[in-house]
Amino acid sequence: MCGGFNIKESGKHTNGNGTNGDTRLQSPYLIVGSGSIGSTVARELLKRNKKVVLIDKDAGKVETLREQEFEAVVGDLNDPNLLDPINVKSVEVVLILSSDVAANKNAIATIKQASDNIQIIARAPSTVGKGELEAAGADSVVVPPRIVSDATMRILERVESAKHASDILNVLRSNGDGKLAIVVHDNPDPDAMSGAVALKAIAASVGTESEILYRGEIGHQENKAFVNLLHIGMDKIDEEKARPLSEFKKIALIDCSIPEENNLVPKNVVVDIVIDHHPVGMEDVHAEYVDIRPNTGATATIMTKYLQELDISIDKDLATALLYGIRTDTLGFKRNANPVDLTAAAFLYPLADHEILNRIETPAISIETLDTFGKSIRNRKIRGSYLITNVGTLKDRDALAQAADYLLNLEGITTVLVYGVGEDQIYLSGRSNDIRLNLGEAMHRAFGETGSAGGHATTAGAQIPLGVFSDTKDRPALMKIAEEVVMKRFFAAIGVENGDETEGE
Ligand SMILES: [Mn+2]
Repeated sequence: MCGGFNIKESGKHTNGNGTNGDTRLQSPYLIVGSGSIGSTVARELLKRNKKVVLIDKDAGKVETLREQEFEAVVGDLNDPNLLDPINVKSVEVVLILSSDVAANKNAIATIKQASDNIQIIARAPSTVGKGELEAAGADSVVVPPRIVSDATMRILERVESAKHASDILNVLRSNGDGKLAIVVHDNPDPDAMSGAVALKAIAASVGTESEILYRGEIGHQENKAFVNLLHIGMDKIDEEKARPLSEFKKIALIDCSIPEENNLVPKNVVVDIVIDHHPVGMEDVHAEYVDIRPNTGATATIMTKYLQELDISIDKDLATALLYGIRTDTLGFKRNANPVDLTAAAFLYPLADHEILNRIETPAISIETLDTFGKSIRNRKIRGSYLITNVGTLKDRDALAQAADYLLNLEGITTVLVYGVGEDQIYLSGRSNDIRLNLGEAMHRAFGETGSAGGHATTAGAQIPLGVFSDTKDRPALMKIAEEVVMKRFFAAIGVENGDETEGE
């Protein structure tokens, strides 16, 4: 399109070359019922090179505005001829800013009458007036007390954030030459691990040496890739490698809050620092320094705020780790995410290594995992919307859950059970998106008595000891037994007849 006139310009403005004899004021912005808010907004618009005209019923005020180089005219909000001095076609937005709801409503009616093409922003003295003004036709309503309280809350948060930061530094400084143990929850996830690395960096900033300790396993290929690619240094504590916590002067709990609850700190030990985001009864938490923010989606978010507040430089690995921690703990900002998680992520985003993030999320698949997938696909048995499959002799337990996740994508399938036979147990992993089924409970009913089973409504697992059968050298017979046990018990537990297959071999 040539010429450069879009509809808005040709329609709304009497494009520039004079006014065709029209002496009325032209301005895209109009502020009606100015007052102190109005003149402040007008000043901001002028700073942005926007033309603005103010209308006020007080002639003296209009005079003062003119002296301050504003364009202003006298006009009453209740007057149906309010817009007479204005070329309405030039107006794009009107801000109606008096504190009188009735007068603001009258002004809205006058503007609506003149044009339905003007955006109207009106002021309400309280949230009560907000609905009235919206009903009268305002496109947006501003409520100054709300705005002031929001701004005050933000200031309060900043003040508290600064206080937190200086408090934690004091606790860390009081460690002196002693070492700090940073303990994450068992089977740590990226949120816990990245939060721990952040605390390590904060401790290092005041010369405090620290070590990250954990118990359990780092499950999932993604988490293993996370630890390797981001060089996360942690010490695993177990029966084979016990370490007395007495070698540390202070202990911090990250992403957990109570000794012995899902962490390696014994019950009788008093910890010094607790930073977590899981809701907990505060009377159960005992530490010199406690920062628990249940409204936050991730501990990594809290730690990012500390690093920001303390102005500690965040290297690429740490930024990437924290960003991944926030993303995974909020399920990609879909679960429990709060604006503070988004601002922390936005802060980390430019500092993070996105290529590494991609590699963490799509870790290389081992041959064993690929084989497991292959077998799970080949051996599938489908009954209605249920898919049950076995992977034969089990080598990689993580692959079971991955196969189950993958097979749940199959058209028409709502529940998947994948199992494999280990040394002396049958391992099962289940996934379901059938809202009528609580898979964790079903698995418990089916396998809880002879083995261990449990989980959530959509994700569950179980182990069944093979007992005397584990000695058998006849693998095909063992597989047959495993299949019978799994199918029979599972279908009985969910009340489905172990009937004909609709597909499979
Ligand atoms: Mn967490």
